[in-house]
Amino acid sequence: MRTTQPKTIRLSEYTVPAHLVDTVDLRFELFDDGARVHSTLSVRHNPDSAETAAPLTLDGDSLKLERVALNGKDLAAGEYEETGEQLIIAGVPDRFELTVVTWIEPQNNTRLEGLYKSSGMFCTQCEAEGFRCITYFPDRPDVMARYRTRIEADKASCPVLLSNGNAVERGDLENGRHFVTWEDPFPKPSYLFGLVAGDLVEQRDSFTTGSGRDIDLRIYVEPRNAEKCDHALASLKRAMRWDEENYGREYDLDIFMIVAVDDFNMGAMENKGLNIFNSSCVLASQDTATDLAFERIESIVAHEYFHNWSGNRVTCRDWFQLSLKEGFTVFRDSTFSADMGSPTVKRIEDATLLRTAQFAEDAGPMAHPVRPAAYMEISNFYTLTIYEKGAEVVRMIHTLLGPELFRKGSDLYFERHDGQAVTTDDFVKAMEDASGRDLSQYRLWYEQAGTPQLTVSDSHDSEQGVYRLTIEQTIPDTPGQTDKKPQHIPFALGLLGANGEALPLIQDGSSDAESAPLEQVLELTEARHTFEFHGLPGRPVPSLLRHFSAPVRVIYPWSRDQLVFLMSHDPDGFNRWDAGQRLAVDVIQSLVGASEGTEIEPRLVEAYRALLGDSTLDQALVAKMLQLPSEAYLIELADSPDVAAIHHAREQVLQHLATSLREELIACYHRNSVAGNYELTPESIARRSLRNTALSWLLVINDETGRDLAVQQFQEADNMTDRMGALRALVNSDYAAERSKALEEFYAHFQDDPQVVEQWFSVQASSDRAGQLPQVNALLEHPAFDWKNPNKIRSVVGVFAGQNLAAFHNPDGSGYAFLADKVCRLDDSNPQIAARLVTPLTRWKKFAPAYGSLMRESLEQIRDKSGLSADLYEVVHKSLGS
Ligand code: 7MF
Ligand code: ZN
Repeated sequence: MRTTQPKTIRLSEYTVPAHLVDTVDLRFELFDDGARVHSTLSVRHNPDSAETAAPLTLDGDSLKLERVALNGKDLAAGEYEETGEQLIIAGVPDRFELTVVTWIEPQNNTRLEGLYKSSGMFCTQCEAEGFRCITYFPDRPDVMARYRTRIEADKASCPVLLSNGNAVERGDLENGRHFVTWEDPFPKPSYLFGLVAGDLVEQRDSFTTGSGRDIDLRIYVEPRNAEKCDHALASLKRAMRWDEENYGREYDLDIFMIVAVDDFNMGAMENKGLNIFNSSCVLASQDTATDLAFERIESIVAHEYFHNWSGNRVTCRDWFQLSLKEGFTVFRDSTFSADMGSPTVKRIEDATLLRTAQFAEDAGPMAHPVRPAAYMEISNFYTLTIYEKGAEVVRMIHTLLGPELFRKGSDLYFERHDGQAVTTDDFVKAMEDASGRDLSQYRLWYEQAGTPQLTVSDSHDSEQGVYRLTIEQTIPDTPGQTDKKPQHIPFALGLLGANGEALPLIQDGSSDAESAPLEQVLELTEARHTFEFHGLPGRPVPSLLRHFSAPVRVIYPWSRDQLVFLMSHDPDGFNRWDAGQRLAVDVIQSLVGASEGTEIEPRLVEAYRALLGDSTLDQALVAKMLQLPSEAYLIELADSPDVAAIHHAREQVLQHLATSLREELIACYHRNSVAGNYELTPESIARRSLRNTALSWLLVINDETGRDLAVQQFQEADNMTDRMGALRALVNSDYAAERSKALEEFYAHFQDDPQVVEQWFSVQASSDRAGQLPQVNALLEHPAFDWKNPNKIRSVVGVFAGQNLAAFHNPDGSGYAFLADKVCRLDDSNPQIAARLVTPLTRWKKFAPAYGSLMRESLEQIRDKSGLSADLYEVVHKSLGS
């Protein structure tokens, strides 16, 4: 229970550890009522540390210390100090062996940090600071050691005993117990330690590396999930091959294991040789997982696998460098996913996440740079800024250097720093050294928070045939940072002629039209630039920030005509989509607060009609283009948003489109019916997506044909994408009887599958029809709901507050009070989840005052709770500005 303010940790106060650990010898005795952990460390003074007489300081959290011995000799009570957070031993020799025995209670660990139990299985989560909940240890990533781990447990309840590296010994013990010993030859920080013990079945496969080594691949799951591992295994093999081909990185142990765990705070974890996954991020079958889930699983499996090099072989010096491994690894997994499917669609998805959620974070009270300078609780810094903006910062280096030099840079980085704990600066330095480019200004991307804004203006001189483009860069103030310097921004652009042709970009007048490029990456380094393009007798239409070449906002006064033109002509698929989004945003915004009956832009309807009818277009892109901008994005774009008004305006546009395009929607639905077996190809995924979009639009206007199609699809579907598409459409319609019937049938059929029940909760909690507060409260009383399971909490409480915006922002404040109440309740059992769940409330300053003041009151209610965790304390106090 917290009585004082948690400490702030600062990057500027980083010092090297006074002691290093070479080897860790662990012995776990696992029992039903607890676990005893014997740990023997070989410790030596760090020659790089100036503190020659420093006491040995080990971190610990919620541990019962049973024994501590130095060089085999037990220490008496006065020979060490235990503070509750640390174990301190003064006067230690230069080199020694330290033995620590602790008693912990995994069965009572509801925080899901350290060693805990999930459906009868022992498992660990040590990143970032969970290892200290297992034993006393210098729990910081720059202390890297070789681990040997012996696990002892009851053989009947825990036949499978896993840890990092290779199994080197196993045998039986007395009383029906047994043991397995694991040895990991690679030195690693404690956050990469992993252990699993339980009654699991294994699915095996193998992979032959480029150099001809055979790797044993295994996925461990509960017996009922044995049939849901194929997709993850296939994804893993694709990722392994891809990393060899694209980064020259081979796997380095003889065995690679994945374990699926139902109770998990995050998506997955890259423990060396033993990745642990949230079940929802690894298990899939045609009957139970949507196309989206299949794609997500492929990318998460790849992400965790890629960490083996970007994170494990080369790790972080301290947690301020978190984006070193996360930003780089997200960049790697996103390029991988682009290569496995449609690069344009993947780019649209990444840009949507950035613009909707990361920009909002960067404009909110928790805004921080990609390399933060200070934190209280590190688990609050596993953010979209660290991951997604961090990935963009790596991507822009790739753009600036080009693929060959980037690869040279990554080769140098891995080679130079293999086995080390390093900084984001070391990464940039390797890129500089390999390419010969100066990235000193570029480093500001790591240091300055806030989303740069580019204001673009242009003029055309028809006599001279010159087109001038002026780009001004500003970066908004963020907490603790003002007066920012201009950043180095790669800005990709093209110019289009009147017939949609790509115009040659002749910049200095010397190059001729033949040799001039049709697309160019301008490098912005100053607050203001003007670029001139020659040989342009007619005024071109600019296509700006192609491929979303930098995570910035672009302001340019496009006319609706220009947007319609770009939607159908831009050679860059990303910008075609973006033009459609901008047009839709403009149309919706102009309806916010407008009187009923205001005309809805006919050009939007016609543009969508063209999209729906043209089967020669890339259908995956069409499926994306048909998605209207989300409420969350519209809110992010608005100043002082009035949520109800935005919701209403968007709904009006949707209804108008659906009414005007009814025939086309029905035709699109039938044209995209997929005959034959379920396939996971980009084509069939796009068809299902289009078909489900058509269905959902038809039900928005309560169309009877649409209803019949939905009911039929729901009953006949042979896969979860179609079943869920139909269910979602019915749930979001006014056909109350069909909705309840489908929900009941769905639950009856899938109640034994937790991952499907989570989807069933989400589809209701996100619906403005079926997810009003009384119904959400009823979901919390449902027998399948479980306050100890993060996935269930996220699928009801998280989805309601994050995706059902009209209901959450009910003007009476009931949504806010609901969230505050649940966050307080959760803080006692799982502070990490509580601190994440509170996010929507932290944005109170952005909203129209009627909303904002109620949001603030709910935050204050949380602030005044007694015994606030450090996690929640930091988020709530920072967002209240206290
Ligand atoms: C893909 O980063 C992208 C991001 C930390 C836990 C997984 O590998 C991880 C872990 C959090 C948030 C997002 C992700 C992860 C974590 C994640 C997973 C897959 N090191 Br917290
Ligand atoms: Zn990661």
